[in-house]
This record gives sequence, C-alpha cells and structure tokens, in this order.
Amino acid sequence: MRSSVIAVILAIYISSTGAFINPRISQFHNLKQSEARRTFATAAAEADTAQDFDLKEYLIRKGAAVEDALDKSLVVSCPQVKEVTESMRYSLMAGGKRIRPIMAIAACEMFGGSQDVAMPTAVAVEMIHTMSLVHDDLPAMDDDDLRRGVPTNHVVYGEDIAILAGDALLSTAFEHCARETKDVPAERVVEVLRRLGKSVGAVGLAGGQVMDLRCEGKDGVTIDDLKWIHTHKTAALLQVSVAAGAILGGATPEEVELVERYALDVGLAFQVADDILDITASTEDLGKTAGKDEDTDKTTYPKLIGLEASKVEAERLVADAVLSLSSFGDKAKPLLAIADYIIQRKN
Ligand code: GRG
Repeated sequence: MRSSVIAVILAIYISSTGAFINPRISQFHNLKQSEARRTFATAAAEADTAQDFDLKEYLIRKGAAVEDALDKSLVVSCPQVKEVTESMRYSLMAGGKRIRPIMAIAACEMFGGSQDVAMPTAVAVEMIHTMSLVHDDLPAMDDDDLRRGVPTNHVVYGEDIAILAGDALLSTAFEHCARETKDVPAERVVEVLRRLGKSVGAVGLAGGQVMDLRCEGKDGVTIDDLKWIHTHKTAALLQVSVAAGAILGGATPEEVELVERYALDVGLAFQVADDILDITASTEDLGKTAGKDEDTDKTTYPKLIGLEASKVEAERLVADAVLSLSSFGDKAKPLLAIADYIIQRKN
C-alpha cells in the first residue's frame, strides 16, 4: 500500500516536471527554477499587503535573490561527487518559503548592513534547515514520503545517500559562510559561525529533535516540555538567522538580544501555527503529509489546549515578538510584517 502511494507520487512528480525514470540518480535534482520558486511565490501571494509595508513584494524580491544564491552555492566539482551533490541540490532547490534566509537579510539591513554581506549566512541557514528536513523525514525519524510538494530525499536517492547529503549540507553551510562572507570584520564571521554551530547541537536542533522523539506517544507531556522542544527544534534556527544577520550588520550585543527575543516568540508562534495547519490544511497545500501529528500521537498545542486557544496563543506570541522590536521604528517593518505572516500562512 505504502509503496503504491509512493509510486503514484513519483509518477505525478515525474510527469509534471518532465523528469524520467530512475529515482536513484540524477533526474530529480533537475528542478526548473520556476518550480523551485513556486513555494516562496505562493508564500508571497498569501502575504498581507495591508498597512504601509508591502510584504508580498518584499518576499518576492528577497526570495528571488536567495533562490539565485542557493542555486549557485552547490556545484558538481568532479564526477565522484555527482550523486551526493545532486541529492543535496534536490532538497535545497525543491522550494520552501525561504523564511529563515529572508529574516537573516532583513535583520542585517535593519542595522545598516547590506544584502550581499548577509547572503552567505542566509544560504547557510537554508542549508542547515534543509538538512534538518531531510533527516527529519528519514524512516528512523518521522518516516515521511512527501516534503515541499515532492517525494522526500530518501525516497528518491535511498536512505544511505539522504543521510550523507544531509551531513554534507550541514558542513557545506559552515564552509560557505566562512568562505563567502566578505567586507566585514573577521570577528563577526567567527561569532556567526559559533552561533550557527550552537543552533544545530545538543541545545539546538539535535537536542530538540531527541526530546520530540522521546515524547512521541507518551502520556503526561506538558506545555513546558512542548515549549522546550519548539524552542530548540524550531526557534533556535530562526534566532540564529536574525542574530547572525544583526551581528553582520553591526548590531550591539543588546540589540542582538532584542532580535533574538523577537525570534524566540516568532519561532514558538511558527510551531503553534504548524500544529494548527497540520489539522486544518490539506496535504496539497502543505506540501507534506497533513494529519501526521494525530496519526503519530504527537503532543501538540491543539492537543493540550485546544484549537481556538492555540490560535489565541499564536497571536499573543506574535504580539510579544512585535514588542521586542518596538525601539527600532520603521527599520523593523520587514521583520514585523514577517511575524504577522508566520501565523497567517497556509503552508
Ligand atoms: C543532524 C545535527 C542534526 C540535526 C537534525 C532532524 C533534526 C535534527 C531536527 C528536526 C528539525 C525540524 C524538522 C524542525 C521543524 C521545523 C519546521 C517548523 C519546519 C518547517 O519549516 P518551513 O515551514 O518549511 O519554513 P519550508 O519548506 O517552507 O522551508
């Protein structure tokens, strides 16, 4: 049953992209740019253009620049690395809202830095995020067949290559950030690299994922447990995205702390919104399997406090996030608009 579902997904994907059959090798990496842009363009279309900041235009413009930089960041340098590079590119270029890299650029520009200075870090956070999705989908973790609207990496390339492609994305993120960041003092780059490392480790993504796995199907998981998981599994990468952007842009330690506080609330709201969407949105809209949390007996905000109270909690978190940036005035508009969008999104 499961293999026939995978076969149907693959067939739909192949026919819609013009790729032809041999799922373990190269055809899948060859996503057209227009395909890859679809997800963040959809995100942009949903963005609220109310008030006096055009978030839709902002997400399209910054998203296109990020997409371009991601595309250039991974090349096949010799025949021996073709397979792993294609597997890395397959997931990296499969779309996605690109919200973390856009937040890194927005934070850098908020403190007077340029998009060019932030871009290598923006690429690095998207590589780390993509690695976490590839590993999260593995049979040993969430065991999922669909991600970003296409079959998951291990379904196409096999579990062995998917693990290694994730590892390579993670290490390339650091290499890319260190090699490509130009025109800022070296100490800032070292601080960015230190923070990136911390965000992925035991008190970051990896630790959050361990706690999440251990709480699955368990009775007595509390709101505090849930917050710990989301703080480390989801908010940590959003926090490092804006903190790194701010540091590169020349923010003071106090200013970095304020943007981190903003991102912690946004990260928690992001995850509450994700829990809500898992119940209310379709697999087609999500680009990943809907209803997975209930199927795997995961503790979520809606399960603990109900759907309506979860929506109120997401709004409260966004209101707190907005407060953290109140001293930055108009320069904070992109990050403020993104905070709002986080809980309005459809995928
Ligand atoms: C291997 C060191 C190491 C760590 C990985 C697997 C893992 C540990 C962590 C899982 C992290 C994870 C998948 C968190 C979920 C975060 C989340 C809400 C993802 C969805 O993000 P979106 O909506 O996705 O921004 P797109 O596709 O739009 O980029």
